Amino acid sequence: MAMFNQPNQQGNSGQAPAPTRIAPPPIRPPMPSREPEDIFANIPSRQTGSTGASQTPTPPRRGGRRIALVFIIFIIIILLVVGGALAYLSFVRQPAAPVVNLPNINVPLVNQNANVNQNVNLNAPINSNVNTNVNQPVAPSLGYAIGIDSDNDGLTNIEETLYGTEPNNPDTDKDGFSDGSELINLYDPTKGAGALLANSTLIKIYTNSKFTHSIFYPAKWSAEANSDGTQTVFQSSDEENIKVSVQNNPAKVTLYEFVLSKNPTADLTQYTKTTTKGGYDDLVSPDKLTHFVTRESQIDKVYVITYTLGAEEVAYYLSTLQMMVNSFKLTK
Ligand SMILES: [Ca+2]
Ligand SMILES: [Ca+2]
Ligand SMILES: [Ca+2]
Repeated sequence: MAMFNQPNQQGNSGQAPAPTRIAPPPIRPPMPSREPEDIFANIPSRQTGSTGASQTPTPPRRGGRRIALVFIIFIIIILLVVGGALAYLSFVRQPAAPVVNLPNINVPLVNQNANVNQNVNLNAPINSNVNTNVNQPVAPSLGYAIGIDSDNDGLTNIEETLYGTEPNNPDTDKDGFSDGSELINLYDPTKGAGALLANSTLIKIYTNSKFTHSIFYPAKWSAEANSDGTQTVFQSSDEENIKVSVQNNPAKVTLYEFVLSKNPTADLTQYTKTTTKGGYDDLVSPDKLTHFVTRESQIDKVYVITYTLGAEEVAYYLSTLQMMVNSFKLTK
């Protein structure tokens, strides 16, 4: 068509002006039919390219949520396992509580140790050993020492030698009676049961015909009377001796009064009244070294039997003294 002919671009001033070009009406795009709304229109694309208008929206990641959920469940399981383990361990350690009480049990043990220490302190056997070593116990009330008696049978070792008994055997003849007990009761400690000392060779019998009495004395000792027979000395092999003195009691006073007449300052409460094995009255001095012997029917005479110690003042013959006192007899 002519209207679409191209004008002459080089101009031609002699020609009529070209008609104005009428712009065609805008073509409106046809209205789209109702389409589903794009719910991802507002979700920005993760891609940063400039051609986003031509890209399709990224669908939501459901697999990631599952992984997160599994991961959370896994963490919870781990926490439960760890918590259970800790609870179990704490429960297992519970018994340790009573073990903590053990120190309380040890407390009395400590006290027992203290008792042991007390026992250690009681190691006084050393003291008893000292006493054993002394062996010559001093009797304060007596004022002198007593000879060693190793077997504690009443006879000192010196007396054991004197009578031929065993110093380390308390019952030499094995009759059930100790050596010392047999001697002071006038039995032979070296023979069997019932053997009398009077029939043995261990002693001799001294008889005073003038003052009508008799008394045993060790066979190894000597006996010597004075000229008038009022005193007889029985001498041991050393300084010690036992003597019998016949003293008159014309007033026939009691033995206590007799002692006071001889020793006005005597404390009679310290004297001991007893009876000899022969049945005579016997008043014993406080130091047990002097016996005042008499018989009520013959109280005009008092027989004073005295044990005199040696210079060392150790009594070795106290049982011998008792044997002699018990053997004393009036022959008339
Ligand atoms: Ca003895
Ligand atoms: Ca003995
Ligand atoms: Ca015996």
